[in-house]
Amino acid sequence: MDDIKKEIVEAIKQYSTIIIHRHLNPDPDALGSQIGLLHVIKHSYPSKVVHAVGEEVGRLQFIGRMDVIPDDVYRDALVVVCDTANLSRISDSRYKMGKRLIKIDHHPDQESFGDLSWVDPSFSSASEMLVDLCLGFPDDLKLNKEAARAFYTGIIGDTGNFQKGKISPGTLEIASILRSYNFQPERIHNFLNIKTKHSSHLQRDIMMSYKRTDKGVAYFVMTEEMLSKYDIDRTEASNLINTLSGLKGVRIWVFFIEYPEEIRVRIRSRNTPIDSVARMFNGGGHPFASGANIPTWEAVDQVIHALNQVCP
Ligand SMILES: [Mn+2]
Repeated sequence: MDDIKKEIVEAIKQYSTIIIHRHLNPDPDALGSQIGLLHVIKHSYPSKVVHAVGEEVGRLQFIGRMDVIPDDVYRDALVVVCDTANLSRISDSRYKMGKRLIKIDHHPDQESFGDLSWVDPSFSSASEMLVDLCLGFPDDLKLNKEAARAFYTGIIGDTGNFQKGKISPGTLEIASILRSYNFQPERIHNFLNIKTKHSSHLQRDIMMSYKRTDKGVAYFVMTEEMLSKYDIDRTEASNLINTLSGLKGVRIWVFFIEYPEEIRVRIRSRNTPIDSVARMFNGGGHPFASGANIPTWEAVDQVIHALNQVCP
């Protein structure tokens, strides 16, 4: 494991242009790991050219903004992809135009890619992995306030304020080191916890009309019509998934969200592994947090049936 980290650090040292990607529909960890790494490299090697690319999400712009770059920047570049399990999920398909590709991710390794790949699902987040990398090579990769702020945002995003996901003693040690930089963590908590009026109305509707099976599978269907009625974008709507998390007797909770070409399924679970079901429906992820895709509403019942089956 330490060898791969060393090779990654050597590659970063070697290239003068580095372009950092992450997954589509970015969450705080995707952006936090990407922007944090950008600041670490800029701070440690001021003469290198470093870019972060991908689509932006308005409410997460506080983490950092994306660069718009022409194709030819990729010619001799090192490309690093953070927090992304599969090639098809990478935001900005130009990742393949670089000289060398590195994957750094904490999702189970369903599809390995890259010339160098460091995948370790024991970490809470890709952001935590990158801090671990910096701490292992302090002379080569130096943290600063901007990097610490971004990485901290990623860790609290993927752990839901240290309440869920993989939280090890190491996660908390890393959080503590990050907090020693002077970046006002309370402002980040505020940014991430703020809810719009629209989303609180939708949340009320979810609580009033979700369905539940005898096995403890709670689910809610979000149609296009509903999203436009509440004037809410899909990312914000899908982030309400944990509205269903704290209900007594609910083991697994699911959102079905209508997209133009498909229906995306978000699945969360308290302690019943559900990633096998996600894989049955063209998806994957973590044992207790996965995503899937179904072609039509008819498949909703099949997903619910499969989830009932994995309940004890
Ligand atoms: Mn992540």
